Amino acid sequence: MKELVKKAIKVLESNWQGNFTIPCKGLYPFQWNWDSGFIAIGLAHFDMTKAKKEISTLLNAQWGNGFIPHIIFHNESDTYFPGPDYHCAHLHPHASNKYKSSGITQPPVIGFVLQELYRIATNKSDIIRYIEEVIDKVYQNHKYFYENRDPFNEGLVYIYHNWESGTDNSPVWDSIFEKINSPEYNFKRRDTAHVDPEQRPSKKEYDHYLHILEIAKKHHYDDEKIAELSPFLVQDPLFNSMLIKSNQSLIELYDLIGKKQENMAQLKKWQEKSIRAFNEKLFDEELGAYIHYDLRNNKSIKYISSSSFTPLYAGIPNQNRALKMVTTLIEKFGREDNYLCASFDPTSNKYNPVKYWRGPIWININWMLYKGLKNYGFNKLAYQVKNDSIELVEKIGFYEYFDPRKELYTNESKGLGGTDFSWTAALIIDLLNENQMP
Ligand code: 9WN
Repeated sequence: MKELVKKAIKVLESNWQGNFTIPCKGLYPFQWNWDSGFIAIGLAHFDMTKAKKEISTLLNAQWGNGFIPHIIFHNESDTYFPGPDYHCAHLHPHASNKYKSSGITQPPVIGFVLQELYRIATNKSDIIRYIEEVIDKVYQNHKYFYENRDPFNEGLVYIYHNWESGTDNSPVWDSIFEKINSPEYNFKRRDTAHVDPEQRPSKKEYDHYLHILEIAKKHHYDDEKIAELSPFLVQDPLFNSMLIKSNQSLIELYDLIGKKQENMAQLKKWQEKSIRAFNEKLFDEELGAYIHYDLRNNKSIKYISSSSFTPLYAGIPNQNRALKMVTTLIEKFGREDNYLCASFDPTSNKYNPVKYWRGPIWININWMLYKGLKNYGFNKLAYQVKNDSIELVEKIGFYEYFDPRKELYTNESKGLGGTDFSWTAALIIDLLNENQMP
């Protein structure tokens, strides 16, 4: 196990750029928002200075309205598309004039990441000082979401692009894209030069991704216009779980530092409303899990994905509902010959065990599932998720994603997507470190 930690540290060190970490050489050569959050958790175990730097670098690129972009283009690289010249974030009046970035965001993990750093830190007074320095920025980010991404004041925020979800080509988006008449764009993809196209989204899907961006750009990334016009407008259980989990962390951290009682009071109001709305609107009794809501077309999207279970990590369901979710998880995802946890329902005909977010296992989701299941007392299943994650990485390496089918794994097996992927390394360090605790 010590060897695996050493290897993971090596991955993180080789992806470190001096003030942030790239997710993966070649494939993702810039700073990504939620990646940085997960990466900081791994860094915190062996170099807290770097962990703090990772988060500060991301927060430095925050816009004047509290928005934090999904990619920050600190450096030049022509190995990724779409780059800064395509995204044109400067079209928005509050965009950072210091950093080039995208104009879309990603799941808001930084609130709970700060609390993780506090948990891991040995020097508590140092980390408290750091939290005092940055916590208001994270609060401003949550304020941005509640004030700009919740047009009906429901307590649930929307995403307007699949790249904002972090689960880019999930079958959950298929019905939305089927309705959109996207033009065929002429562009040079870079991802398929690094990874087998079988494991990446299709050209048609990329056309949709660009088309939604074009609409946002045309309106200078104006949130009101986007809410009115974007053909993609979704309340995502993963995204909202991250916001709710981070709300809770911010409440507890404000309490810890004993400052800004008014921010804490506001967070508590948001939190109560969000949890209620989440439980009322996003749970599907028949499917026994939380699902996405298509706000543009006013209907639930009736598919179960690994996102459906992330509310466990945010403490959203009551114990009864959590039990229902676990039953669903075991029934649909828990075949003995599969590792846990596929990113999409393996019993569905849309399941594809090698294609990105349409089936493969992702370690960041497993990390959340492990923690969530454990918090509700489902220890056996929790440890199965944790042990499966470690076993996969130990067998074949720090890949971006993994085929769930156990029979495929031999000594020559390869994983899927990018190699030496940062959050896989970072979260494995966190999972293994727990083993050494009393
Ligand atoms: C688009 C960086 C990111 C992750 C996402 C993952 C993938 C990008 C892409 O890589 O998305 O943001 O180009 O496919 O889906 O979750 O943050 O690792």
